Amino acid sequence: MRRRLYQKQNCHLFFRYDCEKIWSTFEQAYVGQDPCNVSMGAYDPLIAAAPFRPACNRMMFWSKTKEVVHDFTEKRDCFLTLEDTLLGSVLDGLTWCGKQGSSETFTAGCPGWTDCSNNPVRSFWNRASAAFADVACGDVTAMLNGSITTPFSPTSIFASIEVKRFNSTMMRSLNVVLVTQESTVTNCTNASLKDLQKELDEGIKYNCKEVIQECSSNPEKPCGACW
Ligand code: AVW
Repeated sequence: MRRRLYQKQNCHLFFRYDCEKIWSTFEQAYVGQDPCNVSMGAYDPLIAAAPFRPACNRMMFWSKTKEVVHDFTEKRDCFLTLEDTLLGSVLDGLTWCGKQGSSETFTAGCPGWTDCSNNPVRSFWNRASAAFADVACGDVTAMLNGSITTPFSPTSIFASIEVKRFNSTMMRSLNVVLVTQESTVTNCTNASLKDLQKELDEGIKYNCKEVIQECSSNPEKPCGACW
């Protein structure tokens, strides 16, 4: 039902995609599987069926800033997050899993994010993040949280998957926007950000700017006006 509704409402936006094929490749990743044993690789056919296109100079990564980053990108067209892509926008906020011996998709009673690491939802976001980072090109932006002590957390998807896949043959720079949400706890000299710089390929330039949330989500400001 949800699928039909989605197709009706959104397929025209993605006219180059074959929605029936994408849906069946999506299902194949988890239907009939133990919901704690779905690997990232299970989504390879899905990513191949709905590949991410590089959007050079517009790609926005984030960590611990989910609300503020989407508040910001929603109001302007200048940046593209994973959640603005076909797969990201459809699956954001959803829970799904299968069951061994069943051909159904369940949306309740599925393992939570940390219940087991190879759950269908987490593996999807890991795989999709990897694919999104694989096409990162030009000047890339990352919105990190300046109200926590470790804005570049080793266990985050951004640190453990995305940064590791940034490729200097395609990417010119990584521009960190450190957003202060409630109170300023860290600045660009933060130790975890030094780790981030070390992780980057030599050919990728690194910049960091501190901004306050009010500025980053202000719809009046044009692209880049805040930093
Ligand atoms: P995040 P990431 N329980 O803000 O760098 C439930 O840490 O990891 O940023 N849900 C969770 C949990 C948890 N313990 N941990 C993470 N999540 C989910 C894709 C939750 O939905 C984009 F391209 C949370 O809002 C970004 O550059 C989300 O994962 C990058 O990966 C993000 O956790 C953000 O991942």
